[in-house]
Amino acid sequence: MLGLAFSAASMAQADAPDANMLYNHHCAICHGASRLGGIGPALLPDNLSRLKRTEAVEVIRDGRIATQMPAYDELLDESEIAALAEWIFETPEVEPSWTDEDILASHVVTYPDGILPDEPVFQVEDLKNLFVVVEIGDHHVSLLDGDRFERIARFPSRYALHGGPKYSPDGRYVYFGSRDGWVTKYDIYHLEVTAEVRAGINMRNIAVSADGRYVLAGNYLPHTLVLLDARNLELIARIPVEGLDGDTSRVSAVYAAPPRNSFVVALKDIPEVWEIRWPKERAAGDETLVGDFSLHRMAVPDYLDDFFFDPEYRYLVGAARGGRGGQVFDLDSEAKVAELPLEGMPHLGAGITWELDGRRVMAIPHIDRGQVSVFDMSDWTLLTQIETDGPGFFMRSHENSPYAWVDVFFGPHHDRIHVIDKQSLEIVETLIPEPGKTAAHVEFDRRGETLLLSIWDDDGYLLWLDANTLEELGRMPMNKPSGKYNVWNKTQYEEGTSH
Ligand code: DHE
Repeated sequence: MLGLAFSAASMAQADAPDANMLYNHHCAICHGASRLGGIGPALLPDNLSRLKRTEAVEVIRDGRIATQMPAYDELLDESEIAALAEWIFETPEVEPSWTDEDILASHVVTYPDGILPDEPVFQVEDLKNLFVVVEIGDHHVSLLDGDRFERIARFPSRYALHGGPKYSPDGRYVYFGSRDGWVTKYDIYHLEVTAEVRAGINMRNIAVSADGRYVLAGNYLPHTLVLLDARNLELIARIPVEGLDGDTSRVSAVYAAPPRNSFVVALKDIPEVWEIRWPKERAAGDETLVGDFSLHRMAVPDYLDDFFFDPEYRYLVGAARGGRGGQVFDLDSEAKVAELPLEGMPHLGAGITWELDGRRVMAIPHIDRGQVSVFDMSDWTLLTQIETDGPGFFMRSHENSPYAWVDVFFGPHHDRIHVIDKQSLEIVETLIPEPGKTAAHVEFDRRGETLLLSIWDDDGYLLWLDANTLEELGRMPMNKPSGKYNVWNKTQYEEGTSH
């Protein structure tokens, strides 16, 4: 037996499967000859960073339910599957590019803007109390009626949506961004995708201007921003991200800053913050013009990432690289105004604010330690650090709710979720809705009376709770539900939700 095993292993070594050839034969037709994606997602190391290698083997062998990815267990043997799964994590020899021509070629408009009637094809009490729920388990999105807690539609999304979907100001349309660079516009009233375009190869997120006219996408790969017309997602400009010193940079994230009529851009590799004003006002002294848009570059004392904004969008709080704390940057005076004792990895994007004793406070969870830091925003002093049962990721509240919710996503107790009293700044309840399964990401209905909580599992569900008594009101099975987004809360920039 031993001898046989030995000789089989040696033969396998000699005849090691040619992964490149296997890829061209079986995968390229859907995932693209250069691994940039096609019907299937891009198979490049950065795009696959959310996928474990063992999962890659399983997907190739067993396929993906509810997608066009078939099972290859009958066509490929174990060693071939293993070789392919290894190979897709290797950096390609030539860095892939994504040009204007690629963007234009990817653009599809199924229903041109204005062609579909204004009347919704379904009836609900309140169109502003709808929720969009992203189900990352099988890459789908559900649309829910927030009054009756019923599903109106469920439709396939692009592979690996990331960041919050963004609504048009009237709440009729929702825009999604995928890690593979796809921007999708969906007409909620007609339950149809109306337009799509691929803005990059590895995208971070998208933002929609407060006037609803523009969409901005930020990419890791290539180092670009892509500005789109929100009506049909036509390309307006592809903006190379190059710093004052000539270095190019990945985009960490893009944000809309409604009171400033601008987009604000966080950059990963250069110590600058960019602001792009949409063509309503143009600030004096802007050095670069992008069509009618003005691009304003601000040098910052450090590499700043993961932004939180005060409600007026004057101050930006960013995390300094290497866990060296948080910095408050005044977008008007373009100066650092405070340093925050935020060592490690604060998750500023998940921060929320509320009124406490007549002043505004900001609370943020930390990705690498079990605490929530609470600051007085009038002078940026640290009020307290609330100890939690582990590192968290998302925080949520609502103006009408006495509670703030924070998960402990990354810790061993990820099945717990804390309820914090916004006045005493103490944890008053810790729920364990489903032992062993991650409980994360809360979103309130528009009135702040009820809330949705994800049981973040392939065999997961949404929980529907009374926001005051914390009593369970219902549940709905879902495939790894992640973020949930209420139309009213998002379009009104409600203080307890992400923007
Ligand atoms: Fe996210 C939002 C960055 C990993 C799920 N995430 C955001 C935003 C940023 C960000 C900057 C705000 C943009 C927006 O909403 O438009 N996320 C990062 C990272 O840098 C990080 C740590 C590493 C990475 O590889 O990107 C990261 N994020 C994750 C995940 O692992 C999560 C849990 C699962 C996933 O889908 O990838 C995840 N991120 C989310 C979600 C939001 C988000 C659900 C929107 C939250 C909201 O309530 O608005």
